[in-house]
Amino acid sequence: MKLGAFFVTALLLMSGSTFADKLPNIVILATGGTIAGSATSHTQTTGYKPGAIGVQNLINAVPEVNKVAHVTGEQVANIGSENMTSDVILKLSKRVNELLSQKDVDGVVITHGTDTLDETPYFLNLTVKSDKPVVFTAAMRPATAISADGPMNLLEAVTVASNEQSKGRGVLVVLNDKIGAARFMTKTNANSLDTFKAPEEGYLGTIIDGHIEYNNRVEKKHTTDSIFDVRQLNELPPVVIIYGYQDDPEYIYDAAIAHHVKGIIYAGTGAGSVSVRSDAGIKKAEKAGIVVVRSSRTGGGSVPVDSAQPGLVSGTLNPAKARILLMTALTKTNDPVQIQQFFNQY
Ligand code: DAS
Repeated sequence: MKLGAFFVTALLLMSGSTFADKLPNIVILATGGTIAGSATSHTQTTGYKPGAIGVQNLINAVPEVNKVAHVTGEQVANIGSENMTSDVILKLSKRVNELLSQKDVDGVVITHGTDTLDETPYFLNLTVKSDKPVVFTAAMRPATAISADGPMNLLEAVTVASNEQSKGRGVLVVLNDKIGAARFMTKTNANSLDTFKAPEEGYLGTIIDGHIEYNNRVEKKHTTDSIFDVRQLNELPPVVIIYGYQDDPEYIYDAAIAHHVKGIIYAGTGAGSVSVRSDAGIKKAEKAGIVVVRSSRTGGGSVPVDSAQPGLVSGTLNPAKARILLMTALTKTNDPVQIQQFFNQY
């Protein structure tokens, strides 16, 4: 052995470290979903039990993650994401902030159901106080299915979370070789593997054979630029979504008022158009002190300010994301002018 190599090896041995210790420390927080789903047959891709498999089993199923990072797992919940609640996402945000404040944690991966993966990542995008990578991943096929997509999605998510280039980009959503922004990624198809897209903004990057290529950045405020801080909160203000359509009834607003909601997202037709019935309902709700924001049920485009229509406007946020922002904004203020500014900035 050459003298130089001898000294390098000796130094490493003396320091008790090995090359493997250069790997980042990534914590995987599991919440359930199809990625942890179990079905009775390998061909079944619906009707399975989501959240049937624990976080350690998910990690054990992908030993390749150990070549990319030192991985540890925590089970935050084990539910289908249709049952995700503001209590659970608040708990998740607090745990992520605790972990990322630790010097020995370099990033976090969160496994989650796909059904509400529009929502939780965006909430963390608004409330995580770190520029370390936070990467969500999920699966469209249960872990027991032939060609399950979860294992590769998990490996790709850990790889993205382990990469220096992923820092400071806001919360990321990684599935199917694509890296997207929590602000824009939405579930566009009930069944397909490539369901998660950012229809108008596009992906931030790709990951192919473990090689990451970024080609976009998010302009909207997030994480360390965010004014929102939920670390001391125990609950989030109730906000509901009311869908606009032909014959949409005014009495839905009476129910919202009676249940003391703090905010309403109106998922309007077109660019957030309000029917005469919803116009009356929205004005009644605003009179009761409820903040109302008009969004678009189309899932694309932007809802502009329109003095002829009631309520604030969501801009490019779809109804589910607009609800997350309004819920978070109401932890700060119920001033409509300030809240409209938040919708313009986040
Ligand atoms: N089981 C649904 C969920 O938890 C669907 C999924 O995860 O893909 O969101």
